[in-house]
Order: sequence, then C-alpha cells, then structure tokens
Amino acid sequence: MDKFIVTVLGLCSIGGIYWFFFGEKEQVVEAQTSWTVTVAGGYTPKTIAIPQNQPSTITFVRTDPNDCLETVVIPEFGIHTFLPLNTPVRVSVSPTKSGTFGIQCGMNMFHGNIIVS
Ligand SMILES: [Cu+2]
Repeated sequence: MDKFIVTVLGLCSIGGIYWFFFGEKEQVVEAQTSWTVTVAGGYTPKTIAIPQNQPSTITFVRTDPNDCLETVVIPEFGIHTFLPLNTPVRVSVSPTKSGTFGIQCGMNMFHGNIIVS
C-alpha cells in the first residue's frame, strides 16, 4: 500500500513538473521579422515573436467568414485593420518596447499574442 501511494505521488509530481514546463506557459517562439497569421476561428499561430527596434511585417489572412474576425486590433501598435476574406493584409510594426502584447478581434473575443524581445 505504501508503495502504491509513493507511486501515485511520484506520478503526480512528474505530471506537475510536466505541466509546469509545458502546460499553461506560452511555448517558446523564436523572433522573426516576417509572419503570416491565419485568421480562422482564432489566430494561428496564436503567439508570434518579433524583435524589438526592427521593422517586422505580419500578414493576416482571414479564411473564416465569421464577421467577428473581420477586424484585427493590436492596441499596442495602434492597429485596427479590416481583413477582407481570403485576402492577405500586411501590417508593419516597429516596436520600441519589449513585452507581450495582445492581438484581438474587433469585439475582443479572439486573442493572440505578440512577444517583442
Ligand atoms: Cu469578435
């Protein structure tokens, strides 16, 4: 019985460690100056990373007819852009501040992240 408890505790702590490293945390994304984000039921990839003090372009392609996603908003960069269906829209940003900033739809229902580092 004692062995069983130890095993269960052991498995739980392995699970806990796994969760700690791979669970809720954002996965590590390498900074790139060019990204294409597919807008369909949300943003894919959900998290992108761009370098600080360098111009980057993000191309949004909305393939989802849901009106909810027709506007993409990135408050940090003052971006509020209409995304016509199946038409790539390029957005340029030159972040001077590092941090994690939100990407959202016009109604703030779908979310993504931009990590500036
Ligand atoms: Cu929305």
